[in-house]
Amino acid sequence: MIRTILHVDMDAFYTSVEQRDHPEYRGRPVIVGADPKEGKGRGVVAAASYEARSFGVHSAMPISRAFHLCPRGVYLRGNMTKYGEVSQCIMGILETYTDLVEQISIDEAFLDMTSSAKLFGSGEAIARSMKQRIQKEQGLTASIGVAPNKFLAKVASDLDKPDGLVVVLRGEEENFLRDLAVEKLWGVGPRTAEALHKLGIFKISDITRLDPRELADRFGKHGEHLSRLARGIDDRPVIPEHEPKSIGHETTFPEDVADYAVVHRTLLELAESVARRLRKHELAGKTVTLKYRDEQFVTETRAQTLSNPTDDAQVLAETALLLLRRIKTKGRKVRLVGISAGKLVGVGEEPHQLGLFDREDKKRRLNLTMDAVTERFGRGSIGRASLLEETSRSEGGDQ
Ligand code: DCP
Ligand code: CA
Ligand code: CA
Repeated sequence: MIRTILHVDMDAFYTSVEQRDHPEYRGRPVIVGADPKEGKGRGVVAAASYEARSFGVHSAMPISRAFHLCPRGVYLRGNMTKYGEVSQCIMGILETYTDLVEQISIDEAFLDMTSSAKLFGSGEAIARSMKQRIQKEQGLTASIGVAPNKFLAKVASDLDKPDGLVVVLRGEEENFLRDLAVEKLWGVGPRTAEALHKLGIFKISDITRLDPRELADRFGKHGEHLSRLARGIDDRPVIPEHEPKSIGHETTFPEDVADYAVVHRTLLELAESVARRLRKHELAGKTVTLKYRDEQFVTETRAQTLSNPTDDAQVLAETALLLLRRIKTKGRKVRLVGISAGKLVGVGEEPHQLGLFDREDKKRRLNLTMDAVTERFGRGSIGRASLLEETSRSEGGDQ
C-alpha cells in the first residue's frame, strides 16, 4: 500500500513565537537561551532566529560564542510555558485532519494521511491547507514534507526551510535522496559518518552503490538498516499518542479453576490473541505482564522485561508461564488470568529491533501468514494446535 505521510516542523520555533508577540523583534537576530551576561556566559543557545543564523549562531552553541558572533542580537531567556501552549494549539490543528498524529518533539509531528486523503485531497493539498491554518490561527510558519514514509517526509520537511513544502512522489525516492549527505540518514551520527567517509562514502547514493552484504559485514545490522534507508525504504508506522500503552487480554473463568493445565491452556490462547493484536498494529512489546486473580479475589501481577521486543505468541506464552511459577499458586483456585504486552514500540522503530526481526524474519512471516488465514477462515483454523503441542511438550507433556 502506498502511504501518505506528512512531517510538520515549525520554523525557528521559540524565536518565531517571540517575534510574533513582539513586533519590535521582527527582522532582528533573536536568540533564546542562557543569559550571555550571567555566569560568565555558560549555558547554550536553545533557538536562533533565521536572522541570527546568518551570523552563524545555532542551537546548542555556547551562549558566549553566540554573543561573540552576534553582539547586537536580542537575547531572551524564553518562556517555556508559552511555547508549550503554542505547541498544543498546533497539535490541535493537526488533529483536525486525522487521529494519526505522532508528536515527536515540542514543534514537530508525523501524520499518516493515507486513509484521510480521500476526504482532504492529495498530500500536497493537505499540507498547503495545514500551513495556511497554522499561519492564520497561530501567526507562525511551518515547514512540511510529504512522502510515502516517515524517513523521507522528515528529510523533505527540512529541505526548503523556512516556510517550506517539499513533496516526494512514489518512485522518486532514490532520486530525491541521491545527492544528500549520508549524515541525513537516521542513525548516522558523527562516528558512523566518519567510518563511511573513510570508505569514500559521502552521498546517500554512494551507499546504494555498495553491495548490501558489504555494508552488513562492516556495520552489522546497522548496515542493513542504512542500505534500506538509502533506498528510501522505511516501514515504520505513525504511532499516535493515544495508542494503547499496552495490549492485553484476560479471561474470567465461568467457574474458579483448580486444574492448572486449564490455566496453562488459557494462557496460550491469551498469548495468541495478544500477539495477533500486536502484529495488527505493527507493534512489539518489551515487557510481558501476567495478571492472576484467585477465588478470594486476591490479585497479583508479575512482569518481565524481554531482551528483545516481541509480537510472537510463543515468546509471550513462555514468559507468562515462567511468571506464573513466580506466584505461589498451591492450593489456590484461579478466577482470572490475563497477559499484556507493554512498553510498546513500532516494528522497525529501533535499529536493534530490526536485528530481531531479521533474525526471526521467517517466523515473523509465518505469523503474518497465519494472521491472514485466521482473518479469512476464523480462529483455530491453523496454528494453534501446533503451538499447544510444542509448548506442552516443553512443559513436560503433562497437559
Ligand atoms: N531546542 C532546544 N535545544 C536544542 C534544539 C532545540 O531547546 N538543542 C528547542 C528550541 C527550538 C525548538 O526546540 O526552537 C525546536 O527545535 P528545532 O530543532 O526544530 O529548531 P527550530 O524550530 O528552532 O528551527 P528550524 O527552523 O531549523 O526547525
Ligand atoms: Ca523546528
Ligand atoms: Ca523540530
